[in-house]
Amino acid sequence: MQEKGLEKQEILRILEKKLEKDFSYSTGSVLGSMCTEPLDLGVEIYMKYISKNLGDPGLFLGTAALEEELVSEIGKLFNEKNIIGTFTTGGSEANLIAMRIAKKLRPDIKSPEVVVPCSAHISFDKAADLLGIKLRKATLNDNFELNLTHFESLINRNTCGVVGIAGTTSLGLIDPIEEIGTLIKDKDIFFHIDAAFGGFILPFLKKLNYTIPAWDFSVNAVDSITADPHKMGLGIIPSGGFFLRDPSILQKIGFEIPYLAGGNFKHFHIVGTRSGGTVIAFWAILKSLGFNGFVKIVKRCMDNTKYLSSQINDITGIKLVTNPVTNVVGITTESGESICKIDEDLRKRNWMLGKFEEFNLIRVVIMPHVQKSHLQNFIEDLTKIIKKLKIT
Ligand code: 0PR
Repeated sequence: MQEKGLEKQEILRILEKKLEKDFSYSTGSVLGSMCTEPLDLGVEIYMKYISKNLGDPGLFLGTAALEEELVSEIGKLFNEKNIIGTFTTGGSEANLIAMRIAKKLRPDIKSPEVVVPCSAHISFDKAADLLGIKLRKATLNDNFELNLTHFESLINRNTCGVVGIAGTTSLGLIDPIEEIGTLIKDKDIFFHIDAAFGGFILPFLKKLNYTIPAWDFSVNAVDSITADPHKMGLGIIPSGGFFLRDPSILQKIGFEIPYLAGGNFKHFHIVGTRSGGTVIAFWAILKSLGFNGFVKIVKRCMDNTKYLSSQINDITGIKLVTNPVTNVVGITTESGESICKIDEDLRKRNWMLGKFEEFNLIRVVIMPHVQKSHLQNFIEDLTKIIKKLKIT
């Protein structure tokens, strides 16, 4: 650290230079991110309330009450009135909380296992590693949908939890949640839904007359849901969400903190100190956009998704992996040739996509910052690359 502090102007100048290499969402070349620019109003509110700490809710009773109100609002969106929940650092923390609950609710199981689709996000591997849970991964069918028969075969007397995904990381697909629920009927198994990405898309897609299978608390067997404000919720980065049907679980397995300045309380977070500003900002974002505002944003993302899909269909040598169900487009080669070279060449031209080698696909996520003109430029470059690489 230098001895004397710098002037603000000097700090700003240095930062500008140092951060020059960062990509920004607005240029349009970030096509593989599940995050986006937060809504302006959210940023303003966040800055105003940046020092609120929900790690000591007794000191911030207003913020804590606002969080409860927001959870209840989201509960209604996910078809259950009386849920509890909490905002987290992101989907990984929310999934970790869910996995811990699944394990804690079954102390009788000495070697706990959780069954997930093999399309599950890496956060389940992390959680399993941290919690000493064995992860059993069910395969996918040729159409990239979950192989339910294989999923069922992995359920046994050590299974403390199962996971379904509503908006997979690689393709944005929705697992057959009702069917998974039927597989665990009358079994004491915790059922978690990872809707980190889909949570703030699916309720609005339904309004746009897309056929969306039941995926939320409307399915009786579902115990908890991850849904992230910082993905399609246009919330502050980072902010995730964990929502739980049965409030009594917190009393059973919550961590007790007796010494806080604001008084004793119970929580199930991994973190202690926790941003209140991100929660207040998300409350404001929901108030500002309303249901119809979200519908409008999701519609634009889906219109762009359809546009990109039709363009991909017209390029010889590549094809859609599957018809998009949400705003994620998976691209692969027609011949089965590796997608890696295409991804490499796209990167050289500054197109930042997600590459999933295990499925031989590159993923375009049509987030709110992605404009039709960005996609037109992308298609132009992609066409040139396919020709240059002689992909047929
Ligand atoms: N569940 C699902 C279905 C996800 O897709 C993700 C992350 C998570 C959980 C974990 O969420 P957090 O990252 O909030 O902990 N999905 C994105 C992905 O892996 C994360 C991401 C976001 C990656 C922005 C890149 C990026 O630029 O693709």
